[in-house]
Amino acid sequence: MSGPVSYAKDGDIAVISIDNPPVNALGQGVRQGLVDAMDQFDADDSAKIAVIVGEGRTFPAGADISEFGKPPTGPALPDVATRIERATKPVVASIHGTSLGGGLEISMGAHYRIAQNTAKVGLPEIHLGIFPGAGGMIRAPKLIGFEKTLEIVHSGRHVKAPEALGMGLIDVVDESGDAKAAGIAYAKKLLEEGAGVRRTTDLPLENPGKDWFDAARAAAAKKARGLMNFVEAVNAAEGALMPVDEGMKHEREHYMKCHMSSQRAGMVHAFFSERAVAKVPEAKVEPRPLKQIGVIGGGTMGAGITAAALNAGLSVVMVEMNPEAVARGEANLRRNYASSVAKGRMTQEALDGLIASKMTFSDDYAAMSDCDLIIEAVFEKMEVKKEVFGKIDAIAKPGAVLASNTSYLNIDEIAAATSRPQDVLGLHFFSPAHIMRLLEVVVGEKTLPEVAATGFALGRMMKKVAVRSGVCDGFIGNRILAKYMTVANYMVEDGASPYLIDEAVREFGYPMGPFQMGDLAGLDIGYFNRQGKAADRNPNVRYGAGFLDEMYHKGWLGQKTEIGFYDYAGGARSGPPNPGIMPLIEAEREKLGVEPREFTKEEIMRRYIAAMTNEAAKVVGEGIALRPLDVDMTALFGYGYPRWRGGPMHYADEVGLDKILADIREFEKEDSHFWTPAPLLVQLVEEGKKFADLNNA
Ligand code: 3H9
Repeated sequence: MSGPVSYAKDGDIAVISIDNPPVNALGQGVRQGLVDAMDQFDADDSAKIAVIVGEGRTFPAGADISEFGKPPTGPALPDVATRIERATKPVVASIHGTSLGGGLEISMGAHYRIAQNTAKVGLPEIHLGIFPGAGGMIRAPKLIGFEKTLEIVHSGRHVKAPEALGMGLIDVVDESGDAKAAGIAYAKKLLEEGAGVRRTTDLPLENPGKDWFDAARAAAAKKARGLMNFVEAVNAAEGALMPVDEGMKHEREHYMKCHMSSQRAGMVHAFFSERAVAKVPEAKVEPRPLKQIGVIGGGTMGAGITAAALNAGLSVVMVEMNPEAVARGEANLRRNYASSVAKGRMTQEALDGLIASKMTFSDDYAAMSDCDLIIEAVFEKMEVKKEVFGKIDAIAKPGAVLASNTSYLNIDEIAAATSRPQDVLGLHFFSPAHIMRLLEVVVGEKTLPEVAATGFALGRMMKKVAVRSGVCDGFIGNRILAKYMTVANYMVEDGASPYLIDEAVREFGYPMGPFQMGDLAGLDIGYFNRQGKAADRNPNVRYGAGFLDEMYHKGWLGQKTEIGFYDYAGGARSGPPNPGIMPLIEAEREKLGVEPREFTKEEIMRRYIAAMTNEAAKVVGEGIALRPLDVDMTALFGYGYPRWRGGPMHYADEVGLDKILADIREFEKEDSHFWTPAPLLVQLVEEGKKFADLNNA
């Protein structure tokens, strides 16, 4: 047998090995190979038992996701699992690494399962917009019951082998570290014991009743956040109570609904893009070593970056202006660990030990003179940043990487305040920096590749999704955000209520709408930003923020003042609309002479998406983002964009770039300053291409 599956013999044991690096995904060749191997095993009178094992680092980690969305090629994975189960002689699956999704499903098709104690098993399909569709919803309940099945399916978590043993998902745990030898030894033992074929689907299963399934469906719908696969998984699980062929057919019907959905396409795009985003030109360059970093500023951002660095195993020198500010910085840092300590995930002693061994607090820049990387998180003003960088330049050792956490200022201008612009880059963290996954690595005109590579290395150490950005106002994320926030403001002035806009955006899948987000961030931030740019404002460009300025003057700054667009009396995190908002907006419309008009949620989203897509296309067209997928990952990991829609560029492809361009051209008639079509968007429409074509280029 050639191909990724081989059939060999060890005495009377057939050893079926899967060799399809890197993760032995169950692509067409592997599926066909497994069916052929089972046929050979059944026909091989000298083979009494078979062992299926993965070569290399793992047992199959699932179906080959890259085949999704392409024309199906047989044999289908559910049929492969069933073929294994229907073998006429016993079959053992010997698991190591990560046996996930279809990988676990074929092992449940086998009659016996042994796993290395370091192995992890799981059914993570929920994260791909589907659920286990190769008999997993039929076989898992027979092994571990419905309750546990739905728990691991809905969480998608990786279950460590010892726990899987306790559940009954596997039969034996082995510690030898050699899955093939352990599988063969277990097979020998089974033969000696006279163990026979033991088909999972033949096992008895108790029916928990219709009410139980209805309650499970209701609970799943609550967790789903717009995804259909949560409830469909429960529907499919009912198939476990049917005769096996009928049950498998039932699972397939529900599975295909998810598999063919745009939700699955969005989630799979996110899966591959999350990995592709790290493939930047600098990835081939050796980063500079990182052991100790300096953080300037102990506010929310500085303390968050410090916690992220400590969690990554780095030592940190935190510098603040004076002893009082240093003490506040330490308190902020400790606060970041408070809930971990309260929940028992970390002991107070461990926290104290971490701080004692890895932290230095100082009000003197010289304390950072030995740091490999220094990042500042001080006030967002160019003069302040330049002064700070001048001071860093004076003390940093040669070769240290100098980073700014600015969220929109020009990195090249900041770099010019030092004698070593080649060592400067932007590292834009998102608040809270120890929790939010996004990190924009902003590469300046003079930044050396190895300096950018060090930024990515830091991101990897911190388990961030690091996205490469060029220099522009707001980089990738905030630059695009500014546009869709502006269009939301324009719609408010023109007649839409901020509450309807928030509702429409939530229904699209965001956890919160733009005005809720403004309340959370604090409306003073936008106000200061507008003030900072007031001198350069083009009087021909519509302002659109008069009502926001009014709110600022009233002290309605959002959650921090317990009132903004919503009322947060008593420090609540959410609340009813502030009754003063609509009169304030109406007064503003009157002042502007605007005759308010009706907006539907559909029109709101058309404008919101058009603004987002247009700016994103400019960001890609100008080379600020390397590819559309970099924009998608920025939106997903930093801005709450719903993962199941894949990201703004993926979604735009799905809607149709021609449709979005037509919308932009329609809106352009009202306001040609704001709605100038992005050249890249026009070009793609003319060429009949999609953003996805640029990802694959
Ligand atoms: C399924 O099984 C459906 C069935 O129920 C029903 C069917 C009818 N396919 O993550 P890494 C690639 S759905 C194709 O960097 P790690 C990955 O893109 C599947 N490719 O490594 C990367 O490529 P590149 C259910 C895959 O060590 C390379 O392998 N299973 C697949 O950090 C290394 O990956 C899952 O959802 C795949 N299934 O983590 C598991 N998996 O080098 C998905 C990986 O070109 N996989 N690749 O960038 C994972 O969670 C992680 O990859 C794993 C390893 C934990 C296995």
